[in-house]
Amino acid sequence: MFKMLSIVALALLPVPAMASELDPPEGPVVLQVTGAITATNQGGSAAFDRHMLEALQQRETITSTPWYDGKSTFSGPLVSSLLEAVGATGDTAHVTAINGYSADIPLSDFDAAPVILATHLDGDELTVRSKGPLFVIYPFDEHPELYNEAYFGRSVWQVVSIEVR
Ligand SMILES: Nc1nc2c(c(=O)[nH]1)N[C@H]1C(S)=C(S)[C@@H](COP(=O)(O)O)O[C@H]1N2
Ligand SMILES: [Mo]
Repeated sequence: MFKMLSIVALALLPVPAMASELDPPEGPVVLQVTGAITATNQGGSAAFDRHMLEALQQRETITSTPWYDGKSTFSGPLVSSLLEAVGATGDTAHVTAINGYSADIPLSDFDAAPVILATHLDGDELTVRSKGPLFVIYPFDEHPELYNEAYFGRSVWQVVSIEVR
């Protein structure tokens, strides 16, 4: 009985280094994730530098887009991998760009298709000039049903923050 009680007591102890904690960023922060997340590293938010984004599951897609001629090769972390890393619990990603533009993306989009938070275009790092540093890219050629205005509007470029709601 006493043994059982101590097991219960142990289970109730706060564990300081939970697996849900994120390492702090070491380089310049390129993305802030806030809102309904369980893993944080700066107050209530999760700050990512490029290295942390590279540590997430990467994906590449070769696709036509409304923004470039012909086919482009985009690569970067899967948005689903990012949301998993921050322990997202909501149902919408409110994605905001440098210029204040924002779009609400249902989290179900990221299960339906491998949506990429692109860091590279045709092998080159995306810069603010080339719609970077981060560009939400749907794999349009792999999922032609996504090639329409609704998804173009969710294709936020120059992404700086994501609030999970
Ligand atoms: N950063 C940023 N991303 C954005 C937008 C924007 O204004 N700023 N417009 C969105 C909308 S509503 C659409 S339809 C497409 C439009 O791309 P276009 O302006 O090149 O036609 O980009 C989307 N991504
Ligand atoms: Mo749009």
